[in-house]
Amino acid sequence: MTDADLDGRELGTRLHERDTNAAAAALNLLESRAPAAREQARELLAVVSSASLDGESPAHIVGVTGPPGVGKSTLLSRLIARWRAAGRSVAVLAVDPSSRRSGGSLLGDRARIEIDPGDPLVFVRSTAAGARLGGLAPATRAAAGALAAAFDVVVIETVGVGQSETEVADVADTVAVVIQPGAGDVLQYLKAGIMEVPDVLTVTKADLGRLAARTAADVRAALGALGRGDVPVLAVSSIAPPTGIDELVDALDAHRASIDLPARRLRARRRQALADFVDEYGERGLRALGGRREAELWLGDQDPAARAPELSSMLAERAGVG
Ligand SMILES: Nc1nc2c(ncn2[C@@H]2O[C@H](COP(=O)(O)OP(=O)(O)OP(=O)(O)O)[C@@H](O)[C@H]2O)c(=O)[nH]1
Ligand SMILES: [Mg+2]
Repeated sequence: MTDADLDGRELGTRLHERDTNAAAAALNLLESRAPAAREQARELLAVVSSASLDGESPAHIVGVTGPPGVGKSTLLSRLIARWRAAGRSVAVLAVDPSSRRSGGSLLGDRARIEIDPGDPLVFVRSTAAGARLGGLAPATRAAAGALAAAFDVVVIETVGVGQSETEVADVADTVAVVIQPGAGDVLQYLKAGIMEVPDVLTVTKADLGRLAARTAADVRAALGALGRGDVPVLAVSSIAPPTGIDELVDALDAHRASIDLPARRLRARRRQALADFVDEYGERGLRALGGRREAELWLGDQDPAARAPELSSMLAERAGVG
């Protein structure tokens, strides 16, 4: 990293001014563990906070999550093309599971997200996963918030392995859960209690025909039985000729338009603060707060303008570990 890369305030200001070329250096800074970089990262995050932006960033933060190899990255290639055709800038944080065993296409046919390398309004970065299986690293959460100041759409792609999907739901405005044709996935997801997570459910590989249609019908029935019949279920194919992509874009937009965005972002900041705290002080820290539920209740009483790093420090103080 050069010295210029370390100026958090400058990088934050550039993102604030929607300079997408600042994205790479900003992420380098947010991911750096060096003490000087940590301080600069705080400066950066202060400049792109909702308080500095005078309200929530207008970006749409989209979580795309699902089991290994279902076609998330291939689908994102198609979504990015649509978003760009509509004139929207797009940043993608693709979370790499830390171990190949825990995720990733086991058959080694993992696709890369295809983008036009000459297009400055598309940014794709692979980031490391968090400590827990399928979890989000604090840097990824912070990066999503920072990129939301500069880009129209910010996507977080995670390999979902069960409960971990809830972490992306804590960060994203809209979560698209992606599954592929085959009944096994549906049952597995039901068992994991994951049906609480999707705002939009997508069945990929619709080109496989009847099996995809049957899976979509099964998922619709399962969601209906859980009282979540309002969740749109869409079948898409990401290989030529792609189908269902426009409908998915519309469903994502419709969800974004339907939510109370400030409330969802506020909840996200509080969850982020708690996740950062747990990342640093572990379960022991959580116990010192009287448990997760207690910590959440306490966070719920704090100033809505408080940023995640401040809230995290306040939790540490409260737990007597800060
Ligand atoms: N037939 C068909 N194959 C697809 C489709 N989308 C993706 N695939 C294939 O499925 C495999 C996995 O696709 P990826 O996009 O890498 O899936 P992923 O969910 O991102 O995988 P991980 O990131 O490793 O979890 C690749 O061989 C793709 O070519 C589709 O719509 N139809
Ligand atoms: Mg992928």
